[in-house]
Amino acid sequence: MTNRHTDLARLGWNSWFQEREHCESADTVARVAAVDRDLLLLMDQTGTFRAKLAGRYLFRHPLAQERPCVGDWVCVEKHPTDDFGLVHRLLERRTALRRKAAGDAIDYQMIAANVDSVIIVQSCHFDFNVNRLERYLVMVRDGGADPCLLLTKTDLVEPEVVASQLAEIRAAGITAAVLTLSNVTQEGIADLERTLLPAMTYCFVGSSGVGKSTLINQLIGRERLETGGVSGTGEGRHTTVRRELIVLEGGALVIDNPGMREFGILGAEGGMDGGFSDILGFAPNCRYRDCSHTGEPGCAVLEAVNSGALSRAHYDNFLKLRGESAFHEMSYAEKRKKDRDFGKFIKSVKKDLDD
Ligand SMILES: Nc1nc2c(ncn2[C@@H]2O[C@H](COP(=O)(O)OP(=O)(O)OP(=O)(O)O)[C@@H](O)[C@H]2O)c(=O)[nH]1
Ligand SMILES: [Mg+2]
Ligand SMILES: [Zn+2]
Repeated sequence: MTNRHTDLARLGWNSWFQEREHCESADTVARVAAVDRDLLLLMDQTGTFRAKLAGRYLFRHPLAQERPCVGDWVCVEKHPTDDFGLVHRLLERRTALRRKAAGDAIDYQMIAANVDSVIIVQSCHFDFNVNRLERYLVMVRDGGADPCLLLTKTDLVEPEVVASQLAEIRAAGITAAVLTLSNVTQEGIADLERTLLPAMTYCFVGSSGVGKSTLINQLIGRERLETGGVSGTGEGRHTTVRRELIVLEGGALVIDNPGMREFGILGAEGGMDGGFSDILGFAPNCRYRDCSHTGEPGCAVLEAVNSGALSRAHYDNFLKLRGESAFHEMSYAEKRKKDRDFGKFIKSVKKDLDD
């Protein structure tokens, strides 16, 4: 038993999980390496094997976020003679990287679970955007993982461009670690490798075409993942279609991701505190306890913006993101009502025009 868990430790199992739920005695613990509908690729101390979700599990857990995703720990029943393991249970998630599901739903979509560090990748060439970085930071902190920023394709721009992008990141009040690299010249790759620790899980996210899969292939040392081209505008073509957990030779666990087009901010109030801690640091000095920091007398946040102690761009972004997260945090009923009100509004405008 103890032995089994030391082996699982190489896959990221630790005391946090050990202290929580356990599997039924007939089941063993395994980690999800990939998912394709109700088919799973699992890893445990014996290696990699396929499994499916038990019918009873599917029936009892209809929501997408209740289904295992890459990085999850599950309880699986596996007999030596079986082709497939049968998954009976999903163990509690220590961290969760998730986004608002596409469309209008209040539902969310899991990107990965039990990630220690999310590496937010942007290319210095065309892709760099501080506002988008801040949105990613909110998402990462909301899910409890640590963020790290990575600027790729430094070979395509002058060193001054990279330097000014770094300055822009710091000017926005972002304190997360920033690494830069080129997959072409290899510059910076060794620095990144040094930060990847054994048994820790790293999830790479960022727009399509920024070089996530190319980088992970370099870390593996062979062309394991398919990589794609970029159009003239630097926009990627969505080459990666599947999330996959890969164990590097050095022992770190990495998850590749398809490029993200857009994502909603989910439950971002907690995450916002993390991304805007400098702003919220001034809030206790506001005259009113429920100050909205948008113009009340004696607002310490606005004073800081006016005196230059806080960046105005960072403050504007704070207001914008707070507005969005307030919307996403409304209950379903509130949202429905808002939609209905919006429908009425549209109707009344149309009526005005028709009259
Ligand atoms: N010049 C240059 N090109 C790079 C670099 N990294 C990746 N590329 C190229 O950029 C293109 C896209 O790389 P991918 O690794 O497929 O990008 P991705 O982030 O995995 O994209 P998706 O899978 O679509 O999300 C490929 O043609 C790579 O060869 C780099 O550091 N410098
Ligand atoms: Mg890719
Ligand atoms: Zn205030």
